[in-house]
Amino acid sequence: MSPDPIGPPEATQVPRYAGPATFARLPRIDQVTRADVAVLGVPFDGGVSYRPGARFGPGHVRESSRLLRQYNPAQDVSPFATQQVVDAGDVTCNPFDIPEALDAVERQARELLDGGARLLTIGGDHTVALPLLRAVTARHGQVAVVHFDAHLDTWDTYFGAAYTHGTPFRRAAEEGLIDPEASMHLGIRGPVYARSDFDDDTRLGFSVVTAPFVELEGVAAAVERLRARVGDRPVYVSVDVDVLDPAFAPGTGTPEAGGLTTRELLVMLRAFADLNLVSADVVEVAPAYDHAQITGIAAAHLGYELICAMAPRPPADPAAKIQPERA
Ligand SMILES: [Mn+2]
Repeated sequence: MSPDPIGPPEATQVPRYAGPATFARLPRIDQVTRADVAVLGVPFDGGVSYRPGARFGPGHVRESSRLLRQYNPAQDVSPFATQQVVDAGDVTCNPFDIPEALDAVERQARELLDGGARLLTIGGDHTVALPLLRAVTARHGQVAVVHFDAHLDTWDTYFGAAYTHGTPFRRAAEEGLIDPEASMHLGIRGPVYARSDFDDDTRLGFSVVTAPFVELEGVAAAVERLRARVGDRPVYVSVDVDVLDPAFAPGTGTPEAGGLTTRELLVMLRAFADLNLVSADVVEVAPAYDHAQITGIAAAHLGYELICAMAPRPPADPAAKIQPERA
């Protein structure tokens, strides 16, 4: 019998702003005996093509997460009471050697997954999704990838470099990590290099729900497409914070106008509560361009909503099925 999960300290006893920051003031991994969900930082931005700085993302998101509370009414769940959620610290990434950094991410992710944890990884730039997918598929086999981003991230190379933050999902597709029948991007917008970028992307196994689709058809229609695409397959969620409009996430490296609101994205993430969510990441938070923790707070809440979606639920009571806010 496992001991009861240890949550954050009472905010009425220990002020939220006191002490070193862990995600949501949760215990560190060395303070508990098991981890059902591990929040893992990856302070790496060696793969960025435009504004650097996402290496400072994990620390900033932790600092911005101090106000997260224990009960989430939107999902009717207490995510820190029904599963042991821990802060697993940061991967030690080589800032000068991309392949070595990716190996380090994969190694640490595998260790945590082998210990029985699901991962919520905080980036870091989007390059890190590739080693995370390598680790997750080693455990679960091919996964459906649901990728929230302004950008496709299925380009081939930049300046001859194959491992960058614009290429992780092409590499993942080439390595057979993603289920080509069930993977998708949401929130895509803005100009690309050529129309053929979308043909390449389709060939690699992704369907696309664009940001304009969300505006014209609505969040519910986008969630319906997501559910239809993913079904009951094991699903990995990757959130590039630039899927949000720069008004909601200025602190990121490759901003594009016309993005989702934080509210829209939070509703979409709640859909994963009754899907087979195996692990997730939130990446591309670059605090140097953030103001008043706008992006950090958004990323903290996105992570929280994903942790809530991972929480075990009591057996469903069919009479209590009417929960419109679960979208
Ligand atoms: Mn991206």
